[in-house]
Amino acid sequence: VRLEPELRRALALDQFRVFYQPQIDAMTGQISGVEALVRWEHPENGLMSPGLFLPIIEEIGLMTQVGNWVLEQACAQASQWKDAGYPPFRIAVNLAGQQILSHGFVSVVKELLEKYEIEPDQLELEILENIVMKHADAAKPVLNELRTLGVRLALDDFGTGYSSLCYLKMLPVQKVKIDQSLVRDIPNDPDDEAIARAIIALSHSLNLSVCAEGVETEEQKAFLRGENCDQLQGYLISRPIPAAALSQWLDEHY
Ligand code: G
Ligand code: G
Ligand code: MN
Ligand code: NA
Repeated sequence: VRLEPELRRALALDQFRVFYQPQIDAMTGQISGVEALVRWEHPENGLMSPGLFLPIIEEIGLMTQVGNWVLEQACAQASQWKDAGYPPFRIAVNLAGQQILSHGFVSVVKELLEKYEIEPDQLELEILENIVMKHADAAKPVLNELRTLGVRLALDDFGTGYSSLCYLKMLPVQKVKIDQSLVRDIPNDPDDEAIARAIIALSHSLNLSVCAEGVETEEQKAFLRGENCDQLQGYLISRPIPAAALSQWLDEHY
């Protein structure tokens, strides 16, 4: 893999960055949380998207190290926002399969919560159902232990791939994130509207909250609010931005 030596160096040279994208309460417009999203600040190419390098990170076995680094950055940042006097909002972090299955992962989470004095329910871990279900026997006990800690779990990219409604019942999640591919063509595609509406209604009937991703237009926002979607995330609200820019965004909006 061409990028492998560079990626190993990137970790040593501290070239990864964590950006944050706000999620707002659909009804009140108040911030409800932020999702941490990793980037690679490549010395020549500039900011690189995780879609380009995380698959290689996984392949070379560095995903747990990088993922746990993101988790620590996010906890440290949450603690800084708290010290700066911002009202507490949730911090969402994406988990990779390797990370969930890594030895001692629950202890890592527990120690970070203690080190940065984060309330467990302020942390939300986003999981992908295909990863979790592929290794269900090993992953489910870990998810249950995370729940016992009090951490929240969200099912990411719902409505894509092999997502199945029965996973909603089988996995100990509190939130569903509607994949952006289902939001993109609202309001032009009545099928996507029907699917989004059904996901929201089903999630609510299972007592799960729903966050719509990829919200880019006022029309999408209005539709999702009308369907009682709980939270909205997308470029309409803000792109993923560095922590300092997010602090400024908070100052301007609240
Ligand atoms: O931010 P962007 O849209 O480029 O992210 C692309 C993909 O990378 C998304 O699927 C997102 O979930 C994933 N991703 C971003 N940051 C992390 C991370 O810290 N850990 C894991 N496992 N995935 C991440
Ligand atoms: O897989 P996951 O849902 O974690 O990834 C979120 C990805 O979606 C990130 O890469 C983020 O940059 C991207 N994203 C966030 N909001 C929008 C949006 O409104 N439109 C598009 N096209 N992408 C978005
Ligand atoms: Mn996500
Ligand atoms: Na997603």
